[in-house]
Amino acid sequence: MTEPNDARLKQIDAHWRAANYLGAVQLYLRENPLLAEPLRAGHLKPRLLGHWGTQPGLNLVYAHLNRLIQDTGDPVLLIVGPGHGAPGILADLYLEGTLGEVYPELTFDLEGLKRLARWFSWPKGFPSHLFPGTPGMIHEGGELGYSLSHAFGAAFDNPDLLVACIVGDGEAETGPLAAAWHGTKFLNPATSGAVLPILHLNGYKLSGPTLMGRMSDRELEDLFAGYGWRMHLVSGDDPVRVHRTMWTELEAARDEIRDIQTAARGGRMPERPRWPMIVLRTPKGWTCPKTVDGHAVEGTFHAHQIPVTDPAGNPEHLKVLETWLRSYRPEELFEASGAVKAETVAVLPPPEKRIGRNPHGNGGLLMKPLAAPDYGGYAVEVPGPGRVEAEATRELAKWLRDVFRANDRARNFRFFCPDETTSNRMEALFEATGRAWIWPRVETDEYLDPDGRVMEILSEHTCQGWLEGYLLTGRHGLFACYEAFIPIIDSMLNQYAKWLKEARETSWRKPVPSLNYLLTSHVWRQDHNGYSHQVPSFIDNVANKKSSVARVYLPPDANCLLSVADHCLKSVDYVNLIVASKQRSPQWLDMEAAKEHCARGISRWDWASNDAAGVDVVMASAGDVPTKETVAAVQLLRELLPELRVRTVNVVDLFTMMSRRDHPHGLDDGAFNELFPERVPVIFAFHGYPRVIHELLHHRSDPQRFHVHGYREEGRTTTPMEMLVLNGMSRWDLAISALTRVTRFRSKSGSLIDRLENRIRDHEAYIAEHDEDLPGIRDWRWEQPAGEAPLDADHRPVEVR
Ligand SMILES: Cc1ncc(C[n+]2csc(CCOP(=O)(O)OP(=O)(O)O)c2C)c(N)n1
Ligand SMILES: [Mg+2]
Repeated sequence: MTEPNDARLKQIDAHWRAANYLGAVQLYLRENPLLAEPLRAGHLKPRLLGHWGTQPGLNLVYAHLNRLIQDTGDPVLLIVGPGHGAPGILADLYLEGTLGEVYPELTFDLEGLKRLARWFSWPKGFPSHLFPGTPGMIHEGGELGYSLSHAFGAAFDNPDLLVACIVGDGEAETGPLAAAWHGTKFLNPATSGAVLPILHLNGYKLSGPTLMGRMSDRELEDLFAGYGWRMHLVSGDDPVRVHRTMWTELEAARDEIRDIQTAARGGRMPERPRWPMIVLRTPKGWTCPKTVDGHAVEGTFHAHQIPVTDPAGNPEHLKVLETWLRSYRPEELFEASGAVKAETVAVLPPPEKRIGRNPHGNGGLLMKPLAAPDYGGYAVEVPGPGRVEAEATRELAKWLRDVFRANDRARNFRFFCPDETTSNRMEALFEATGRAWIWPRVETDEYLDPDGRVMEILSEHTCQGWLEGYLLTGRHGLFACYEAFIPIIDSMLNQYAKWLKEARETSWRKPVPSLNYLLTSHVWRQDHNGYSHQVPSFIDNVANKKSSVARVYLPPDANCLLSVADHCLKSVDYVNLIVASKQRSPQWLDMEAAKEHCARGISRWDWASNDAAGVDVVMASAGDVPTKETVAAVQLLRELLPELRVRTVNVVDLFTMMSRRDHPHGLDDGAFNELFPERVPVIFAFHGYPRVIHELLHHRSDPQRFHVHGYREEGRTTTPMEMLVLNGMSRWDLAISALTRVTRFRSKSGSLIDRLENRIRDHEAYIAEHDEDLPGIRDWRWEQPAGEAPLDADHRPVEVR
């Protein structure tokens, strides 16, 4: 334990003042960055943007972490929850030289200082928050709530890493942050790094007090003890005393972390590890003017954004601002040339240990490709289309189990799931690994393991945050979730997709593994649940994302799911959404055909088409249940009206539907119109809301040919077929839709439609009486037309055994 001494405390204070000064300068000045001249209105930015209130706290933490790293050599990744305090962090990164490494114009002279000041919140300059262009950072902190789960995600499987995580006290009121404190119960001190939360208790959020700010020290201590933390309090408004306490408490925290890790790594796993955390109780906006126009500012929410609001128009404000800025004594911290004085940065660690240089902050640098066995070895045998059934997720889990085994040494793959791994029929994973769990266990527990790699907590936010932190530090993962509840993290996905887009535009950021979702237990098969569990809207959200980032896959069977999952897990820098059912369902393609189908993303299924002499109607589908229904409708049409020339098309990669100019996966118009000839009706059975398909078709010619059936917010706890009937997507509805749109058989179609409507009525009557679907529905199988062998993708007959 290093004791504080006055000389080094002075160095810390100098660093802190310099960062506070430069933070304030970024809010206000475009000229005169060192106040060499008296401040004039002409030196000010025309628009005063940004946030002051959090900066002094962020800068205090930064200066003290620098001291800690200097003394210990510990690599520290910093996560800044209040990302709106960006000017402070940019100042810290500037002072340590890492900002200048990626923006060489930010030199250590007056010009460099002026640029730093000007660029902040300036068009084409730095944005108001941290962003992918900030070195050393993996967290933006624009939308509050995710800092702590990101921190845990980064710490998993990085045993040497210390992740310091600043949490705003307003941020701490969010649901995602509240759940994330429980990360202690999943973090194995033997094999993972440490998270040191620093709760920034400045007492206020944007315009009101914070709940935790008004809790007593004792109440906070009790609260955090229950979460698994030992609280270290650093409190006050006298910088000299606060620096000293911060030093000693940070040292104590670091020692406690080492004690836990040493014990666990020596084979003595603590039963309920109590990890240290710091509560930093200092005034909001600390060191800014105490009052402006007679109103209290320092220590209140009025310090949140711009403490002195009208320096350009009000001479009194200009004076207050100048006095405030000069209170940091910039002349002591910088040379007149603008160079930073040696004493100001004496607390910096050696260059390779600086926070902005931490390679975990640019995780692609550390990424190792995922090892994965050839998924072809996990193929479901498919002797002919629809001849066998399988549960797609159960098959996938066998391959994933072996992905875990293949990466056992690298320790760079985790599976995240809100308590549904068994419900999703993926128990095979537990043959390779357990559920992470550090807390006490009882005999009846199943698969709990301190070193488990299946991360189950009933908090979609925490799963998502952990995974993001894990990916951004260069590791791989998959998030499996009930389809209906993944929209809980819609907003997190929005933010992550923005991060990815900007990261891709940042030349020095290396690609990171893609964010992969597997949505199973989907809308069409909620036999145990019902209406609340029927929500396919996540597709809509992903479909709105930048085409450089988003991908959506709807594999129709297990072999296609294997192929898609392999592709997604090996990709980088995307958001990949896979929707696939866990239910027993018909298998259509053998592995060779599946590979080819998935590589194309969309294909005509010859074995279910009789379009050699032309096409009257295209029966298309995307999604496993819609595909089965479509194939069944094709069979019905064949029985009812053999002369009807039907083409069957299946879509795996949803964005093939888009025009090539809107999405790189879009089919070119020629190929698209070959599959879907213009003026030929397309009956499209879609997994989600029909509007999605209509929107994707925006730039296609003749979009009126598409008649989309999908989920229309009808549902119950009912039979699988009733779900389809309620939403107009049953085989009967699809066949009716086809007969209605094909004009060539007008004379016959009326009576055929009547027959189909009668079948719907029979179905209704049967389920009302028997609580299950008609036997012919339950046992339905695709029948290859008599005398017609199914054709493979190259139009060769497939031998039917
Ligand atoms: C989820 C979310 N809700 C609301 C906001 C708007 N907002 C920005 S800063 C802020 C107050 C933050 O308070 P706190 O976390 O205490 O930060 P600090 O006091 O350190 O500025 C709010 C409400 C946001 N950014 N994110
Ligand atoms: Mg606050």
